[in-house]
Amino acid sequence: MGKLISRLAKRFFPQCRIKLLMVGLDASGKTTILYKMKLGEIVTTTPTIGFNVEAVEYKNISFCVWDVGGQNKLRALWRHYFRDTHGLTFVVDSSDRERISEARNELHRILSDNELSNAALLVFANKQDLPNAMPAAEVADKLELYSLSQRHWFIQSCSAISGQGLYEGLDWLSNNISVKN
Ligand SMILES: Nc1nc2c(ncn2[C@@H]2O[C@H](COP(=O)(O)OP(=O)(O)O)[C@@H](O)[C@H]2O)c(=O)[nH]1
Ligand SMILES: [Mg+2]
Repeated sequence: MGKLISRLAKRFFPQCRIKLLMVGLDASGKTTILYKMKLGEIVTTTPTIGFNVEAVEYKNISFCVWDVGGQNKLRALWRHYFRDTHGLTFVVDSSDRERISEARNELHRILSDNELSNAALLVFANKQDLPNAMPAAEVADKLELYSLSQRHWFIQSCSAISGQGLYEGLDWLSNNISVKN
């Protein structure tokens, strides 16, 4: 995983900062994925009114992670983090059929933000190790990914516990983000 991220860092001029965000409903597996990537020290901050942002800086790449959903009042705050985002990763608990429609709503709401209009979208259909997990094609369908026009997106099934699929997803992201400045 480290090698892939190094390649991503080198692909662009070192003076170009690459900003990646990872969001999803709580308990979808974001924190587990972040730790599995082993990029370095993860700093958790709570900006102003209570939502946690986990952040890692690695070479010229910054990763920011937080929970979305059920927090209408905080949406205005998240927008601050969206600015100049190159890649968005949306993590889904593929075994959580009850909240898949909530995940869909949050995803589409986030994507409607102008600040993210150029960001490539990687969806991690996580927790594939669980026996009742929906396959990636079903997750894509339920998230209505096929309705996204103009958006460069990719769905990858994965397990944050075993690490399976994480590399493939990040590889796609590293090949599909464009840095203009
Ligand atoms: N079985 C399984 N459990 C997972 C997986 N990824 C995360 N979890 C578990 O799901 C729970 C929530 O994970 P966490 O990373 O804290 O989710 P977050 O709220 O999105 O940051 C934890 O108990 C994790 O161990 C996975 O791929 N498979
Ligand atoms: Mg977390």
